[in-house]
Amino acid sequence: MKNIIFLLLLTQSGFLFAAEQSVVLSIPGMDCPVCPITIKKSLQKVAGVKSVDVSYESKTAAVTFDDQLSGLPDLLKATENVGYSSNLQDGKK
Ligand SMILES: [Cu+2]
Repeated sequence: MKNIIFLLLLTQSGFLFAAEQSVVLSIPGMDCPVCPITIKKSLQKVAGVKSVDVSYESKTAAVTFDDQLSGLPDLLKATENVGYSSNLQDGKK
C-alpha cells in the first residue's frame, strides 16, 4: 500500500513539474501567407504542444511544448510532413 501511495505522488509531481519548453524553428520554405496556417495546424497536432506562433515575415515558428510528451524531432517532423523542412533556430536541444 505504501508503494502505491509513493507511486501516486511520483506521477502527480511529474505532472506538476512537467517541463515546458519553448523553441523557435526556422522554416525558410514558407513562400505565401497560407504556409503558416498549414504549418501551425500540423504542429498543433503534436502531443504536448501548447502554443504555436508561426510568423510568415520572419519565416519562423515559436512552439511551446511539454518535453515529456514530445521533443524537437517530433516538431521538425511535423513541419516536414506538410512539406516544409525546418531546423532549430533558438532554444534548447
Ligand atoms: Cu504557402
